[in-house]
Amino acid sequence: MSTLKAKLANAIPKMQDEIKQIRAEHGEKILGTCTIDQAYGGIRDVSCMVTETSLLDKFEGIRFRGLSIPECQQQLPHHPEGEEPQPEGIFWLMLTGEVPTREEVDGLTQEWRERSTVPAHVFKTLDALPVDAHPMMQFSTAILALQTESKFAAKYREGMPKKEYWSWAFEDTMDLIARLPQVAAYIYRRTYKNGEHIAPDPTQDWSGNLAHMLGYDSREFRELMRLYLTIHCDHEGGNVSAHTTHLVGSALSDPYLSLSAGMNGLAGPLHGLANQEVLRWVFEFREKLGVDVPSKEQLEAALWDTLNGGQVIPGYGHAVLRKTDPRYMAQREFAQKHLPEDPLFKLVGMIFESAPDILLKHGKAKNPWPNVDAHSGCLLVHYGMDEYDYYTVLFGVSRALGVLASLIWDRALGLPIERPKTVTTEWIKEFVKQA
Ligand code: CMX
Repeated sequence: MSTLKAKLANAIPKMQDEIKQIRAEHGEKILGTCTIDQAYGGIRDVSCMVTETSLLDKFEGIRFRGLSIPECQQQLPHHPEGEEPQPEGIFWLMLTGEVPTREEVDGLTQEWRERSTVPAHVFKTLDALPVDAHPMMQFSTAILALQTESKFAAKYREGMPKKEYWSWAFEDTMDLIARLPQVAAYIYRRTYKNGEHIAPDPTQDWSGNLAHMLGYDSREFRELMRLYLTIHCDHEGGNVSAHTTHLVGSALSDPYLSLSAGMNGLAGPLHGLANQEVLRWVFEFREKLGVDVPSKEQLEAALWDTLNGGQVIPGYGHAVLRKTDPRYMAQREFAQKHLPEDPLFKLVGMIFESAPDILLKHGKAKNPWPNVDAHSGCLLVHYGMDEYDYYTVLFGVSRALGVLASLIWDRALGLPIERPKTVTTEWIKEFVKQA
């Protein structure tokens, strides 16, 4: 058994006992209530689910097992060639609650390398799709095609007992994460680089190998990937990609089926696709004006045009956050360090100066501040990756770490099939008459 799995095998019974005790002593206490407004309004702020891997505070931002993004950047092992944390480390942290050692991270890199072979039929499935199919549809399809490899599904058919669920969810998760870089890179190269694929480099870590197979071999791009794949991994359990993965998994659908479903949610423009929309918005507007960096007046006019046209300003606002997303700030710091003179970075900075005031004047968005998606594209463009339709796939590779770590815990804790109660408007009309 791998060190990580052994650690989990040790941690799970303790957590099961703790939860058993909490439920026995406090099971009747009210955690959250739901008003009629909340029932119609996307169930905001109703505490009704448990997710172990991370917790979001509306003012402070995300904490992974208690660690903020700056703390993760400081405490998680860095790759020897740079300063950014390796995503292997945050996966370990999310699963075990412990910061791994350098050796533990290297062990995980090695284990993912050994599990990384993608079956040929997955590439054939991708090749059967039109080359201009959206990369997120390709990504979700490839994850589904990988499902033939599910050990969880095979063991379920053989009649595995409940206590083994987490163990096979773990095996599927490890295989799946190991294979995602090659799948993601294959989609990129077939869609944008005439199908000229690049073989994996077995000397690289998980992020470095993805950078290499995408065709970006600079040290700085590898560092960007390490940061990017770390900070996009998880945002507690209620966001669309995490909640969908959890919900589908609750039917004991295996990790492949669950992740593919989660990725379909990530592909929505109000969620992960916003990173593509930000760049599309910026490119279209620059092209219209014929300038690289517009004046403040031109920018503000474009922001108002978007709002007056009934569209959202992509990359701004959030369902939970009420301040600038620390994931935005981490990327801004990366840009200040590596590309301070980049014209697109300057434009992203100008939007940061103007958009919040305009959104406040517009008076609708509860949070006028930028989220993670407002910044990621400009970093990728700087290194030459300007195919913005692809960006959400990179978000998805990272998001897999968090949602699958949670899925393992879901099975370890025996969480049941999810089935909230719904009511009709007729029912509500009767209810308010009597209330
Ligand atoms: N631009 C214009 N209008 C906005 C807005 C924005 N960036 N953000 C919110 N609003 C509007 C909403 O559309 C809503 O309008 P209606 O009353 O007409 O329906 C109103 O303000 C209130 O919305 P809210 O309560 O502030 O925001 P929600 O919790 O409903 O939605 C989010 C959150 C992220 C979907 C929304 O802010 C948005 O659409 N932002 C732009 C898309 C985006 O960047 N998404 C990425 C989020 C991060 C991620 O998941 O990756």
